[in-house]
Amino acid sequence: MESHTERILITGALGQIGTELTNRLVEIHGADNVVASGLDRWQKGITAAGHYERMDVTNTQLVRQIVKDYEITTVYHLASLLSGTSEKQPVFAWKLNLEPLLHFCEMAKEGLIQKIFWPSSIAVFGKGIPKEHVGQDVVLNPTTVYGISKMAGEKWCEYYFDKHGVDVRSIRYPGLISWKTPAGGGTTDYAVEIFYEAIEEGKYTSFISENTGMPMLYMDDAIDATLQLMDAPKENLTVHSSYNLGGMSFTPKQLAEEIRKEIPEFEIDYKPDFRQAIADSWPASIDDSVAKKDWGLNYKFGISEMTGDMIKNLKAKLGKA
Ligand code: AKB
Repeated sequence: MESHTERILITGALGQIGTELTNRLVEIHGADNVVASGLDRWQKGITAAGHYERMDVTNTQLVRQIVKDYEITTVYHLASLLSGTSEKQPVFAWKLNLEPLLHFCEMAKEGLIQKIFWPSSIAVFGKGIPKEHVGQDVVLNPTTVYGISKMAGEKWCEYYFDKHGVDVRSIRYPGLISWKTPAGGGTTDYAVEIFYEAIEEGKYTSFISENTGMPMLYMDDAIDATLQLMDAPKENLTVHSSYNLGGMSFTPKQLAEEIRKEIPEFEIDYKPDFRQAIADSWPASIDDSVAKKDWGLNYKFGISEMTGDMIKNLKAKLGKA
């Protein structure tokens, strides 16, 4: 590796966030300073990063060796099981969503790494909390496996910061919408699937009911926010569990109306499945004023800009332009 102040390891680098975050980190730091990792075998073009390691994040020995071999300074630890999949594999979800985070925090405590990014989620809030403009400091009451694991992870981040000064930073991502890499296993995934089906079939059956509002964020804004938080001076940060991030809020019905502006023949119907109960336990909108104040969070995409960009890029990707 070239000598450079930051050497980055990304876990879950082939996932929905990982693919795009890796591209941006390569643009900023150079391919040679970025190590992507995932469960897939290496193949040409698998990642923009200069290095790829096939790595199971629960294999602590291997992870530690890779951190040492590449002299990693910063870890973006994205590997996680999302809300829908976690309900089907609770024990594994706990193991995957928690243990590697703890291991990275331990390595930071030992001085092996300097900085960690770890994603939390709007899933931490749960039942009995007001639906709208949910604030940074409300009592968390998650009722899903995923939400419980994210809440515990947040507490561990705070603990390692308070007790050992570990620089671990986190965002409570809302549903993420993107066209480059599909989402997998989440409750908010309907807001990605709907675009594929609108372009390919002209219709979509939503597994979330028409008037269920959830907070969502376009991937470009999610990547910008992540990098902004990681670049923020440590002394400006007042939240060491995880920062609220609201993005935009809409229901499946409102999104369908927006898509119809571009694809007038688009039809939608609704067959809620087990993920409806998960969505019902989540907030519809989030107050992210603390992130705005502490590190300058801002957004470029609202629902119409996002819809236009998704349709344009997906049409080109799917050969329907
Ligand atoms: C999911 O739906 O599980 C995720 C999330 C909101 O964390 N997209």
